[in-house]
Amino acid sequence: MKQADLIWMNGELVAWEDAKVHVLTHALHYGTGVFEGVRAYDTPRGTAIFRHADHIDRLFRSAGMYLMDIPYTREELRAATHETIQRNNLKSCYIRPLVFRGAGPMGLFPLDSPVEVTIAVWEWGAYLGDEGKRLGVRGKVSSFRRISSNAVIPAAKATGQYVNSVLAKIEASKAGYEEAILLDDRGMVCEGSGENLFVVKDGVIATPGFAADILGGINRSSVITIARDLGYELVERDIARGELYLADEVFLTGTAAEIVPVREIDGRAVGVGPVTASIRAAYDDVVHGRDPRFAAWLDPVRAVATPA
Ligand code: PPE
Repeated sequence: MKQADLIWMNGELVAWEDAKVHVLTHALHYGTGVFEGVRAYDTPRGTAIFRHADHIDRLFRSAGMYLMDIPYTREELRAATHETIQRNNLKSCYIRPLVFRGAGPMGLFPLDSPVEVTIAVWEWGAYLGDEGKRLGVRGKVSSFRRISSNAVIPAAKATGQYVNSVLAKIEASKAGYEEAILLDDRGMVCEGSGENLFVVKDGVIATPGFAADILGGINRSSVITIARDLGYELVERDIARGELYLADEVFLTGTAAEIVPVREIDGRAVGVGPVTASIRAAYDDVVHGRDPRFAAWLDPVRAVATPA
């Protein structure tokens, strides 16, 4: 992660060091925030944000599920993101929009606390490590189950919900693995701590559906489209833990991670194979603007007036 110069905070760009909050920020105590992870890529037509409108839509849906009114329009947040990327002079970057309950009355009832919005951008390399990206990561099935929709709202990308991912990540990391694989409340395979999961067996690709309390990943949906476009059969269905050990290939998808093969699960080797490789090559072409058929998924960063 490489620090940038400016962060957009409630309508203005401030120096990275000055993007601060009060210690009584509601979200700091109770996790009452929602966020997005987005990436912008260097393309032949300049810097372009991958599936930007879909990420902004999910941000508004996440906020809505927690009854937070975002005090900006979708178009305002889109323009603010363009400006933030430009003013930081970044050709490619990770983008982190955050909507959170700010300092106001303490106590669990959040609806009287102000809603604040920030957009940070920074250069972020291989999320699960360069070696993992090239050769595959080692995954461990977590003893922590994925949050269930009877407790919180797994479909919302809410800050407080991420303590679940954090606990799984610490456990996997201390055991010497790069990533945790969480099972859902029923014991079916759900997802990684910050990625959706796909299994390949006998040429057929499977990924857990929404009943498994997954986060509806935007890369998950991109990969479903790309895999079918390549002619693969892809099904959304429950996946049993044991299927991980029998799989020909397993891979993870997410904005930060992109597409990462899994080469070992719970000490059992998994093949890093041709299906993952072909989907990854097609995905790389799409995000880098080399496949004109998917140009509608790219939001080119437009020129904005810089203050004199
Ligand atoms: N599941 C979880 C729990 C998750 O956090 C992510 C993204 C995904 C699935 C994949 O979603 P999508 O990016 O829309 O394909 N995780 C974000 C946060 C990573 C972080 O460490 O922070 C991300 O990849 O931006």
